[in-house]
Amino acid sequence: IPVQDFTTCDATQQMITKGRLDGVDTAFDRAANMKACPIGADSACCKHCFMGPCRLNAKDPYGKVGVCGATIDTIMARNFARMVASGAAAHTDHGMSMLDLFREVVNGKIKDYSIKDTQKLEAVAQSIGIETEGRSAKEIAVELYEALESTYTAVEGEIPFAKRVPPKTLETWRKHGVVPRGAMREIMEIMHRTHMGVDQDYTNITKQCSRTALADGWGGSMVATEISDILFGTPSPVSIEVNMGVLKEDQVNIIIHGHEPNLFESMIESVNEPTFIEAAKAAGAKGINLAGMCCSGAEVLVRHGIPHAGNFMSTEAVLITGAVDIMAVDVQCIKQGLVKVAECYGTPLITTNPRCRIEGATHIEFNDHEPKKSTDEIVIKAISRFKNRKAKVQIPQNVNIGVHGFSHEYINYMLGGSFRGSYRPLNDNIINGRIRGVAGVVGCTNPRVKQDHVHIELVKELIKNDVLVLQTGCSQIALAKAGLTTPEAAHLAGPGLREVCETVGMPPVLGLGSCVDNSRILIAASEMVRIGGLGDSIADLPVAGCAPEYMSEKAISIGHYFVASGVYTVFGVTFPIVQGTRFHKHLFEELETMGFGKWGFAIEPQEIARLMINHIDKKRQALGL
Ligand code: BF8
Ligand code: SF4
Repeated sequence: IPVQDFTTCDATQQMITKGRLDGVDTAFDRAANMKACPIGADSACCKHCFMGPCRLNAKDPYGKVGVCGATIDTIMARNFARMVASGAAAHTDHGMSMLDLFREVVNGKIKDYSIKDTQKLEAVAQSIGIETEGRSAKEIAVELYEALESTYTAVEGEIPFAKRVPPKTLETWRKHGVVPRGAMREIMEIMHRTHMGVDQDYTNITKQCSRTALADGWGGSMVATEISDILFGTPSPVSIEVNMGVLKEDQVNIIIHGHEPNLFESMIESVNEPTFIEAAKAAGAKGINLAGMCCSGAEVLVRHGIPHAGNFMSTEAVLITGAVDIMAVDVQCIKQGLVKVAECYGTPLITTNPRCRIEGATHIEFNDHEPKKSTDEIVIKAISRFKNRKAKVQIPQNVNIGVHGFSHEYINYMLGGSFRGSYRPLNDNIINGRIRGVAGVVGCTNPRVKQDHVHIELVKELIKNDVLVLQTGCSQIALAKAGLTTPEAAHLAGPGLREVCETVGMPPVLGLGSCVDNSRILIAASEMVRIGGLGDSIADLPVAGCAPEYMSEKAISIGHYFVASGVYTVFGVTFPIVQGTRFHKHLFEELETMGFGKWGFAIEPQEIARLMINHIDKKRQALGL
């Protein structure tokens, strides 16, 4: 298979080619050699008990049931629910780590981190009804910690950030009994209900999917975003460099890949230690070069402008350069295949989180109480690898520039100015039709489709049709590599959107951060409702979401919390469902009639864009615009 069919990313193409010459294969090759299991792809199998596993026939979905009598709808809904549970668990556990860190900082038990953004601290506290007037940051932080803990532990009632949900949307949730309690409770209940012989009504299972997914979006993910902003700073636009050309042949290259920002923040401190810079020079390097990948990279890209070497499908490719002197990872989206590639090029692969060890990798545990201990050790190892580099180094010279870091707070400021920060101008421009609507294009890359291609072509089509695009995760890296996250990209937008972008000086494609930062999109949507003129609930807004190249269960959880919040959400690649079944109809049609959003599916970028734009137009029409 020609490399051009694997990816549109030129640097990744070059490295797959080099890898082939070096005898190294990647997930692209493995995907080509392993057909996706057709039964699993349709979610037509169940292994929830050992009277089975049972396999139904997707071509004749109602012709057969499992040994226990489970129908295709029960089986698919249970499988879907477990994907939501796993994805929600990943985001909420990440949020919990941030909250653990926050507690220790607030209690004075950790000195290496501190509250960086007190303005954000106050804003978050106020948003859930905590008094801030005349109180110290410490007092507010203690109360905020206690309140946010219930995002995880509340056995009854509603999670704290339910207070941020537009009233009409919240009313819909209450009517259907899907307002989340603590994430631990929701995830436990979903695992219980999907055990053999419990919940066997796909509509009732879907309710628990919604409740659990909402405990992710408005719970764990939102806590992760807000606490990270409080501790590490709220993003505002920075000019950034992306692509593999950010590696430097004559420097010690360190890559951080994974998700939780605390490891990376500590690494920034470590690489700036004068003694290490001296040591690197003594080893013959010009300096130490730090770059991120995947969501770890996105976190520090938007906060500090640290360069980003590539998204999910480029993590093996980057090692093939031979230029990576160490790759340190924490949790999520870390391919086990990295071990072998790293070994081939003599790059140490370091795991740092007790949750994620990988056979064949070296474990240097990261501890928030002494963060520099492990990041310092990682830097020392990197310098020594540089000194003893044996692999031939070949770095693709691709570097692209973008402007990222559009937090909800900054969008507010950018549109309204410092004294009257507001989404009013955004709503006005949607009402007057310069902006047709807003789309969230997010998520992974996946070797089952050409890397970056669907993201780029979809976003081009959306902005051409005056749809403003918000981005997170690996998707924004695809667009940054394509040069679309610069203000100059406004010339690719339709006349209305172009005018708005040129007036404000913003790109038509706004990079917001990592995947937990999809919560920023929820806040932006709530703000659009609050400002008025675009309906009473999120479901009324002319907005749509998409993860065109998704691969993870986390993406399923995100997709479902957007749907439950009222957003039409289209996924690409494949959808784990049998078409024409009742469960399919429930997700793709009925949820909308209940006041939620709904799911959509298409593979080709033009088709996805058509679905999203049609939906936006339908909502505009309903609003009389
Ligand atoms: O959470 S976009 S490949 S890196 S799952 Fe993973 Fe997907 Fe990238 Fe971040 Ni999100
Ligand atoms: Fe088969 Fe039912 Fe057991 Fe699933 S729960 S494996 S459908 S018998």
